[in-house]
Amino acid sequence: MLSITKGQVIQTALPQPPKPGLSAEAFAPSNIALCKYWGKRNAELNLPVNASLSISLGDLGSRTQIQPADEDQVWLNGERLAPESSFSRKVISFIDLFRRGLQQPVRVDTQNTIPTSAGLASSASGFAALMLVLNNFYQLNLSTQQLSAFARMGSGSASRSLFNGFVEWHKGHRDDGMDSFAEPLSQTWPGFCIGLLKLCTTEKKVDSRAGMQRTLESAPLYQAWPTQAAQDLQTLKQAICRRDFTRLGETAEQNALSMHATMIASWPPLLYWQPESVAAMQRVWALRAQGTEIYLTMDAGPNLKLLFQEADRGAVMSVFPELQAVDIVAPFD
Ligand code: 2P0
Repeated sequence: MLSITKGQVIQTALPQPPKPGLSAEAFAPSNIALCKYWGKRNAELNLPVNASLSISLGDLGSRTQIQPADEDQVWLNGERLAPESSFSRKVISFIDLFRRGLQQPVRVDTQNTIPTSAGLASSASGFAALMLVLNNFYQLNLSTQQLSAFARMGSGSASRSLFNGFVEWHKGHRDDGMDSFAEPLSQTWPGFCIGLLKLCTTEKKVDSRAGMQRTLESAPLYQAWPTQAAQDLQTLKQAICRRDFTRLGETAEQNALSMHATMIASWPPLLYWQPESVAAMQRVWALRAQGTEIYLTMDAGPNLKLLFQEADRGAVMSVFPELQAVDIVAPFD
C-alpha cells in the first residue's frame, strides 16, 4: 500500500484555503533528547519507531519572520540563501504544503539564537518556529497537537520544539500520523543544567535522516532499540516525577550510548565520534568517579551535552572550562 503524503494529510486537516495576513513572527527553543528518536516507521511523514523525551533550551532556538515579497526568499542569520541550497528548498517546500497553490511569494527570515559555536543542530527549532509563523500568517487556527504533528513533518525532532521544559513525543499508531505529536510534561526541575561541549568543527558526512535509515536497514543491534527506548522513556518520566537526578542521568547516558552502539553496528559503519569525543567522555567519567553527579548525552555528531545540577556547576566548570556560561541553560529559571 502506498503511504499517505504530507500534502494529503494537510489537505484533510485543512479543507479551507489559507488566508494570508501581513506578517508573522515566532520563536521556538532548541531541544536535547534524553530518550532519543532514532529510526522511522514512515519516512515521508517522519513517523518514529519509538517515542522520545527531550528538554528544551529556554531562549536558545530560532526566531522566524514571514512576510509577502516579490519572489520567494529564504534568509538565515541575516544572509540571503541561494534558492537551490538544501535549507532553502526544505523551507520553501514546507511552506508550499500550507500555501497550497496560493500565488503569493514570501520572504522568510530565521535568526538562530543558538551560538554557532554550540554545535547544536537547528532543524528542530527552525521547523517549529516556521510552523508557528505559518499558522499565524495563513490564519490556520491549528490546535497545539496539530502544530506539533505538522512540525514533525518538517523534521521529526521539531515536534518537541514547540514547548518548554520536559517534552514527550508520542510515537502514535495511525497511518496519517496525526496521533504522533509531542506534549510538555507538567513537572519542572529548577537547578537542572545542560552544558554544550563543542569539540569539533568538521561537518558530518552522514546526516541524521540518512543515518537513521542506514541503521534501520543494516544494524542487527537495532532490533533491541525499540524495547530499550520504551523502557528508558518510562524510567525517565518516573525520575523526573521524583527529581531523582542519578536515575535520570544514568538512563539518559545509557540511552544515548545505546543509540550510538546501534549506529556503529550499521554497515557501512556509522561512527559520529572523534578522538576528542572519547577523551571528553573519559573526563566526564573521571569527574563522576570523584563524586560529582555529571552525565553525558550525544546526538548524531561528535559533540557532548553534559547534564548536571546547579550545585555542581563549579566542579563541572573547573574540569570543563570550555563550557562557557552562555552555553549552560537552566530551562526552568
Ligand atoms: C533526537 N536526533 O531525538 C535524535 C537523536 C539525532 C539523534 O532527532 O529526519 O533532524 O528531520 O526527522 O529530527 C535528529 O533528527 O531528523 C534527531 P528528521 P531530525 O534528538
